[in-house]
Amino acid sequence: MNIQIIPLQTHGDDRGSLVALEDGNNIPFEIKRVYYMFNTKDGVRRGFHAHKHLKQVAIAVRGTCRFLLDNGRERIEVVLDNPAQGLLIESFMWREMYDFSDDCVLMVLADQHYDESDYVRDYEDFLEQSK
Ligand code: T46
Repeated sequence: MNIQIIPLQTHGDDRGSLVALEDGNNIPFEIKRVYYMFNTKDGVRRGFHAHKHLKQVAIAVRGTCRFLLDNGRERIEVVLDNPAQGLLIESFMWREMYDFSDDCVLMVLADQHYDESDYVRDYEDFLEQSK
């Protein structure tokens, strides 16, 4: 499975660091929505779904977490621990997120507005539809 980690250029100087996100530049789609999760409780596992169409880029802007990505044939674990790296999550990819550090802020850029009908929440349905 081809997992794409997008390197995000860091503009650093003696004041600190800054990363800019621009669609068509370092983000490979038009950004229609941004959300972020934080204060994730110990031991929590999130996700457990795929998307029919949605593409996203996930960035741990603070702290660390892990992603399990599953395309129905292979499963890969990715550690997000760098605010200068974005994980591209294509459509029809089952995802689970876990091992959030206490300070983790996981930001996600999405190419569509929120739409519950785009979610595939049943793993067997996902396997069937990803054939
Ligand atoms: C994904 C992974 C990485 C909204 O109202 N608007 C939104 O844009 C989102 C993302 C969520 N919500 C509501 C729906 C639920 O009542 O927020 C609540 C928590 O969402 P959910 O249980 O879907 O969160 P996760 O962490 O399981 O999944 C989220 C995204 O939903 C999903 O698209 O790929 O993060």
